Amino acid sequence: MAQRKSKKTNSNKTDCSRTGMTLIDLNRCFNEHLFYTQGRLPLSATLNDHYMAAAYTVRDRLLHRWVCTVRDFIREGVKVVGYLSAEFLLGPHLGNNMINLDIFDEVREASENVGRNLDAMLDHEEEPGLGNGGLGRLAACYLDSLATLEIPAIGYGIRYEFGIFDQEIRDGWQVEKTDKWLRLGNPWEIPRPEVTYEVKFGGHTAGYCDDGGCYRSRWTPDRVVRGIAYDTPILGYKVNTCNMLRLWKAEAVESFDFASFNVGNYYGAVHEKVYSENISKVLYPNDEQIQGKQLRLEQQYFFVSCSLQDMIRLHLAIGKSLEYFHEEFAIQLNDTHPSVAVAELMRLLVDEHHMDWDTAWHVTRNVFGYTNHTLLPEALERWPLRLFANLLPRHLEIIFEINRRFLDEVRVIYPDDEARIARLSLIDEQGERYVRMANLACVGSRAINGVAKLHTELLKTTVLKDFYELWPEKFSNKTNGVTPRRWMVLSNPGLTRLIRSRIGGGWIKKLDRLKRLESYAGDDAFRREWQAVKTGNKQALAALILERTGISVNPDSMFDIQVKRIHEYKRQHLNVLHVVTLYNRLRRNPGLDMLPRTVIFGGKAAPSYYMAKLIIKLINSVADVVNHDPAVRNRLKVVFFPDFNVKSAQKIYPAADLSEQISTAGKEASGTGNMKFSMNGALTIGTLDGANVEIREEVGADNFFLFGLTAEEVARIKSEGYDPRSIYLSNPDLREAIDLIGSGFFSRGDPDLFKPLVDSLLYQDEYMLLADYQSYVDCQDRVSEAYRDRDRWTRMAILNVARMGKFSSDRAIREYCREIWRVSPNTVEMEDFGDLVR
Ligand code: NBX
Repeated sequence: MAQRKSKKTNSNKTDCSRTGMTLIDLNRCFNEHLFYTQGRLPLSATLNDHYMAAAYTVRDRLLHRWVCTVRDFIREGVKVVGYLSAEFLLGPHLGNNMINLDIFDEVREASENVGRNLDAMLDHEEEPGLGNGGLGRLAACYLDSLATLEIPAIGYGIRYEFGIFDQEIRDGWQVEKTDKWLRLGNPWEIPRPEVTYEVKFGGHTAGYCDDGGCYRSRWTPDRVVRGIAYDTPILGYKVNTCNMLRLWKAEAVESFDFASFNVGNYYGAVHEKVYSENISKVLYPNDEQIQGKQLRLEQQYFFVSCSLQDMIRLHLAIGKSLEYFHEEFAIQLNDTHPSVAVAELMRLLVDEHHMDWDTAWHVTRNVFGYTNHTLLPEALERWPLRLFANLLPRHLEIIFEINRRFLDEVRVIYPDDEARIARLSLIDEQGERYVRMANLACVGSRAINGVAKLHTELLKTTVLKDFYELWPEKFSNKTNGVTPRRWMVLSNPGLTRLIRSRIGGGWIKKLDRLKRLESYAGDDAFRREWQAVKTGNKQALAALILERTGISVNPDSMFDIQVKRIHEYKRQHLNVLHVVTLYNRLRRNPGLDMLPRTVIFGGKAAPSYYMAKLIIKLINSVADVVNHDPAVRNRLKVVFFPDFNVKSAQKIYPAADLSEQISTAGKEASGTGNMKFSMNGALTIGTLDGANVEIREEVGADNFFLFGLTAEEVARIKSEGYDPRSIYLSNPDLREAIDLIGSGFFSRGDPDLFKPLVDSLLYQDEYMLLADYQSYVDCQDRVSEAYRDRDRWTRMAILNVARMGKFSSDRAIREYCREIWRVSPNTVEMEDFGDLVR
């Protein structure tokens, strides 16, 4: 140990010597990769060659730290977090790793010295879109914070060959294109062909007595698939901890179908291969909507089984007994998608490692934590029992046994309360039978959490009420957070530089320190610099919008932005109603002195979600008319920014003046875009929903534009009988806006196109747009008024940023570590290459 410490090479940064590197080293390494890895001379190198050489140069530095981190895992026997998630929406690696290595400026300089453009290389990187939206992006932020806080952790998921589709807009409609993110290779992953596990599917079970006379179940599958590990290093910010994200790719077990091969059934053998590889082929593009597709359950079980087998192998490799598995690992279930893990761990412990049921159950119940991300009843995962039984017969037996024991306990506490027992049961038995994954996750976990205060409270009183009454001590709130490294330092270098010039850089790891900016809110010079940064960011976004859409927007107008998945509960169409209301005002009064606004939308719709796709068409149709109406005279522009993803998000958040967080109260679990906007100096117009409530608490009611019903009011009005039509009839501005859409004005005279949307608002309005319309429009008028006073607006923006400390994912991860995982940091020290390999 003493000897190891003396080998420490890093401490503080001098040039790039925190990493023990000089510019010359960087250049040499880059040229070597160009030559030896890409096989190119500088003269013939393409942009992709340059990018690859830069990526490998950076990766080398990550791997050095990774080796040291793994050495500590083994030597020090530290408790490890296993974060199980069907999605990780990482975003591009190169820039982020340069930030975390603290060599961004040096690499830029090195590139410029040799005439290479760093921005072009950063732009060239294809992002791994292995997630749908908030849930997957949260997992990525949490990996960054885990490493930054020096917590030993492994992220486990699926290496989808095709991530979330690329969105194109044709004639105003969303068209989905396959995301071929691996086309040019992926320099950030390391395939581990020797780290593989077999995963069984289908077949049947049979009982037998083991040597000790114990009844056991033997599972004979009809299909076996192999999972192969692909590792991506995840480096923390200015630390040596480099954790890993281990993603599983499905492959055929070649030997499995030799029988058909040998009898000449070549097709059968190849079919098996194609069939197996399907499992990790494509990410399901539905957020908040379940579909009951067998392949989806296969994906979930596949990655869960590989991951648990891997953790067990690592645990046994350090010589520990499986009885203590929960003391060495804390496993988090990112929503119910990996919750079959509860049954799989039981199976592995009982069937494969011959542990008795009670000990196995003790281990299982103490190793898992479950995070819920949704209150929408239609998003709660349930699997038809028949499908589950066919695919995972042994797991169904285990789930029945868990359920039997669990319900026996419940009956003791609530005798004769059959209704409650039916609700708590792991099996839904009203009509067709289903396995309820949220119930399985609750029963099999030590801790259950929601992702914002309001969301956790609603969980306790609605969807998980019975579990809360049974085990109140299991429940806690962990309000989401986002990483300031990607969402401030990397995406907003101008703001970062300005903040650094006044309060240094300590806030990047301790976001609460942004509080020190408060005293600059009244400083004229600072405010001017602040405005200049925002204008620069808006100009850059305007250029990108022009390039992507052909629409030219005015950077002096207010940038009013709503970017997120398209969903009725998120109410992009409420925003459209406001746009149409502004447009009607201009048509009525062409000389109106209106604050110029550019209303920007972005986001993908699930391909099978018709209403969401119609909302995209509506936005584009309104944009078409408004942007071409000479009477508008540039006071209003509407843009749909295509293919919103992490990469474009990094350019969008920093350019926003106004952040639209307008979901129906009680529907958005937390939201994380709301935090990213606010950290970049946008003000929020929002409802009291999800984390908006806490953002408003932090920044102060004066610095937040609040409108709309509360979650309680929404529930009360619904229960009393909500009549959207009466609101429509009594509000002339609303009626005019809806009628204009319904008349065919935005659809070349076709009144049918938007009829499904109009009718759903008039006759159902599930998400209560009409109830919130007037309050929203009035609030938008207050926003415009406030924006006219640039100094006041800037002051509010500065205060927003200054008060965002709470929303760092570092804070969130510290809470998880302390209250759920019970893990502590482990400082990794660097050793020279020579000493490591000796
Ligand atoms: O998780 C989101 C919530 O809607 C947000 O409010 C929250 O901030 C975020 C992180 O906690 N949920 C989400 O993104 N869900 C999915 O992406 C999803 C994906 C697949 C699926 C169901 C939901 N089957």
